[in-house]
Amino acid sequence: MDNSCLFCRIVSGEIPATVVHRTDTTVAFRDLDPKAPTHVLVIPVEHHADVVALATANPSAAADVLATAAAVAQAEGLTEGGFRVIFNTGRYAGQEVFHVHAHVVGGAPLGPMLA
Ligand code: DGP
Repeated sequence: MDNSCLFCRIVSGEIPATVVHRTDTTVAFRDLDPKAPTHVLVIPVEHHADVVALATANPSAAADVLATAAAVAQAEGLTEGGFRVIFNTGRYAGQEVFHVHAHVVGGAPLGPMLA
């Protein structure tokens, strides 16, 4: 837990969020500024800055994030129409919160990925 980290504070419940799924190792909650009809963030409970740090330090937790992303997509009814799972990583990708998170987005046609 990093007290200066926004998403660690969501994990602890100190900052409220609309949690849609929780396991021992992951939390999934709705994005504050959704970019699609469904936009959920999936994070590991353990603090790691980005997906490279997570996959290097704890590959099993990285797998848990993917499994939770898949469970959220199914629970939100995204699997028929399709959806994206995105890890913005670093400056060029526009990462703003440095607690690794998977964006699960769908619910409508999403357009070209790099538009
Ligand atoms: P990224 O650019 O990949 O670091 O995305 C960060 C996302 O986090 C962005 O889509 C908005 C979302 N976000 C930022 N602050 C909060 C918050 O306090 N609560 C929730 N639910 N989402 C947040």
